Amino acid sequence: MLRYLTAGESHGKALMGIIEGLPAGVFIDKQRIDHDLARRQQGYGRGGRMKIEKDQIEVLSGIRGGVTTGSPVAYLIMNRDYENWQEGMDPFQGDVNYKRVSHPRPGHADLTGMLKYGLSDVRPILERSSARETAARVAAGSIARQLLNVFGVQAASHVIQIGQAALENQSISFDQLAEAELSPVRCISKTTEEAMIEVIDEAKAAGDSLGGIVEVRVKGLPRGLGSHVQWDRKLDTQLAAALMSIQAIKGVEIGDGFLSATKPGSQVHDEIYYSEKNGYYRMTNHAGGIEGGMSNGEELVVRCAMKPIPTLMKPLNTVDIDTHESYEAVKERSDTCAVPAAAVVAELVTVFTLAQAFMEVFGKDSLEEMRRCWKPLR
Ligand code: EPS
Repeated sequence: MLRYLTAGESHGKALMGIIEGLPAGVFIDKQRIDHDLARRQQGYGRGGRMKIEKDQIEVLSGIRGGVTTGSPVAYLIMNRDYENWQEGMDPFQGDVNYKRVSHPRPGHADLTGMLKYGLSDVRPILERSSARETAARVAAGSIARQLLNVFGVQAASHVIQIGQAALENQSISFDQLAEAELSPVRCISKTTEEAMIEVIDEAKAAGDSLGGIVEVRVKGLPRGLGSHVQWDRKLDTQLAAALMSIQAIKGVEIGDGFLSATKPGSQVHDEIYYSEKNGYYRMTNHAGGIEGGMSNGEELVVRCAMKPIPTLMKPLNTVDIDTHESYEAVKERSDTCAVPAAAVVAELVTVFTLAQAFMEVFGKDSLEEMRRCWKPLR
């Protein structure tokens, strides 16, 4: 079983992860992981913190000479900002009242987390629930990507909407997504990119924040990942759960998703064809690459809706946790919009989930053995 855990606080010493269940013999290029970490840090609308951090992975175990050994891969991503927070975040010497937060933000884990864990300070909750944690998930996905690449699986992501600014033509080929890498909002259309930048500027000027919609595409996925036989083995179950676990994600849609509820079956289902060269194939892909909880060999298309970040420079009303009097929510340094970063996170979270499903069907203890047994369904 391939799995991972993360640990770390936003302003703690480091983020970290442990990945278990990777086969031995996979070449891992550190630069490719650092590249994915850098992709996540980009994006118009981010706040001051991104000028401080320059995320890089430090692998502690499970890789020797650039190759996985089959042992757990443990890694760190240092928080440069820790230097400025050590007084409060040092696990043993830190002042626990340092930057205490008593005005929980609506829309954040702050209030319920504090009550649930019996704390009298919101700080420990916001430190762990912070989307800074996604750096550790991107690293895990980036390592898993290097396994899937061996079998020809490729993933990409882009932003299709920020606030009211949306990409008009959404029939985009996988190869076009490379253009998103050059855009400050990860949008493949220059016109929409300008509109997105404008709405972010407006939100920033108003002390507000913005969400949006991101899309992940995966090509080269073999048929038969996941299974129809049990609810928790369905690939769409696993993807939806993993993607919904990303901070601020409120909706996940596969293929035509909610749109398919508005159309008759004849316009929703993808007719089946066969060619000697390619085996079974489809002319359309409304299903987004999954039928009956299994990958069907078509491109995987997944979209996620991200809510606006809860930290507002023009704060909403809340209640002081000491006096229960009305107050403005805490206003910490924050981003206006992190949708472009969320696209990269969704891409790598998707990749890790697919690698899990891939290992379930094709997994062996070594890559060599996997290659020997590799026989995708046609
Ligand atoms: C975040 C708040 C901001 C973001 C942070 C997520 O951090 P800070 O409170 O230090 O200004 O910059 O995102 C990251 C640090 C990151 O690497 O993505 C939050 O509260 O979720």
